[in-house]
Amino acid sequence: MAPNISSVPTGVLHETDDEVLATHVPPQLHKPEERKMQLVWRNIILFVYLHLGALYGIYLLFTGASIFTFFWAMFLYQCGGLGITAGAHRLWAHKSYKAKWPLRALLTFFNTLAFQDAVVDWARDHRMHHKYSETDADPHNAKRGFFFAHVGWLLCRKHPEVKQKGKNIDLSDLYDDPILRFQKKHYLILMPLVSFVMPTAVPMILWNETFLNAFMVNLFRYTLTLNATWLVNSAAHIFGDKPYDRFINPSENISVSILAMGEGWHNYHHTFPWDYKTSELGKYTTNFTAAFIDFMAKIGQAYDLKSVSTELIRKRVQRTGDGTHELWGWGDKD
Ligand code: ST9
Ligand code: ZN
Ligand code: ZN
Repeated sequence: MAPNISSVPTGVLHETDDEVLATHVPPQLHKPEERKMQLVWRNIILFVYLHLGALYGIYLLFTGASIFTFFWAMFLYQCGGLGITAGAHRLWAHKSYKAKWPLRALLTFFNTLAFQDAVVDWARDHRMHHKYSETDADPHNAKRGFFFAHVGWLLCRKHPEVKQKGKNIDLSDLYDDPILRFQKKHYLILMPLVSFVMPTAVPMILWNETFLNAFMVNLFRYTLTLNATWLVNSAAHIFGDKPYDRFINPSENISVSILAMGEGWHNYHHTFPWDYKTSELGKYTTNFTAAFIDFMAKIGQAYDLKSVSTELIRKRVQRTGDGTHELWGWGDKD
């Protein structure tokens, strides 16, 4: 059987397509029948329960839960979201800016609220996602379809290439941070307290919400954050324009950006992954995370913000863009 060329790494790792073919044809591609997907039934059951619980939470919001419980859930959605976007993603996985310890502690707290596993594990998978994008070594390889990239990858064992190539990913910067070491070490205690007990207890204590309403609406909050995050891996790798690089699949997706606090500008992000804004603009409309980081920089908590010059963007747009850059009216930054 011919090797599946589309699942070998491209771009940053190699100079030419010939080199790619010569060096990176994973052996298992020759014998696909030998690899069976190993489903993880514990995760399948838990995610089905979670999504049913979230639907019940929505039902309760319409049939008796306090409006304050709704606002509380939306507030936590934003906080947990920042723990992923400003924290795990832009600060830790990409090092696109630096943060003083109070901000790192706050973002670690927010990140634990989002319950997407410890930052060091999240960042390890995400560095793989960029380095080996859309190959077998990408944990949520979007070439395996929308469902796999969205949630399927969390319902089965990882492809052996992820574990094999992942051994070479440098995480020393993350393990050097005592706050991240603390989160990783105590994750199984911290996560239930911060992501479930605290969000349920506050409405019960402060405005006499029932346990059922508070708990189920929090499940809705958690599920919403998860799906907003997962859409970046699925929808934003499939649907949208490619103004910066038409040779990759990640795309500019405004709906995902709105839901995911600025993370749907994914063609830009995969082209310039070191930019703390993860986009050219939209800072105060579809990129709340960039506005948050700017504010943190103003009060001295964030510094060394990395970005991309307009000139470099312009050259890249001309060289590899799909011609849609002008259509979006980009150029007048807000
Ligand atoms: C969740 C994460 O939902 C979502 C991440 C999405 C990322 C999106 C990125 C997009 C950009 C940012 C957008 C943000 C938008 C935010 C919007 C907010 C409004 N390298 O993993 P295991 C090795 S989590 C190297 O168990 P299995 C390693 O030795 C949801 N090595 O693999 C490891 O041992 P250790 C809640 C690696 O057994 C060992 O393998 N969490 C790598 O195949 C075992 O690792 C869950 O539901 C690597 N990359 O199991 C848990 N990976 O760790 C879900 C693994 O000790 N996860 N190794 O070093 C699991 O249950 C399992 O991981 C599994 C795979 C079943 C999926
Ligand atoms: Zn990224
Ligand atoms: Zn991506």
